Amino acid sequence: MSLETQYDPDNIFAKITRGEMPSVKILETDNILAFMDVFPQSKGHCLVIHKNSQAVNFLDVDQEALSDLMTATQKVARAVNDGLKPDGIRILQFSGARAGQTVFHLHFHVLPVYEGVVVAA
Ligand code: DGP
Repeated sequence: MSLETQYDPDNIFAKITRGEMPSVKILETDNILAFMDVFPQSKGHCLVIHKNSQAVNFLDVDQEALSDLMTATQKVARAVNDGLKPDGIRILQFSGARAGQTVFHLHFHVLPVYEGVVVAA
């Protein structure tokens, strides 16, 4: 098993971006979409993706898309913090199946952490 490098335009997040699959959106711009994780590990667990980048993972994203993504991820994390008042927030990104990546369209997890609630990641 090695790092996936081939972008599949029919991956689930690409379908969400195109509106072919439903999602609970929390932020959308021309380039960015943030939506709730369908298998949340904690209250407020959400994902941030670039709509126009075909980056599979953190290693092959270009600087401009990465900048958009990080700015949006911070915005989402601040909103989650303001709205849900977690005790901490993990920003996670898994590159490669061996690292735990299951959807091969670059995404950042915004994972709120609450005292007494165990999260796997
Ligand atoms: P990762 O392991 O980093 O590739 O995380 C992929 C995440 O995507 C995982 O937490 C579950 C979530 N996910 C998978 N399929 C869907 C879907 O169809 N809709 C939404 N909203 N989230 C999904």
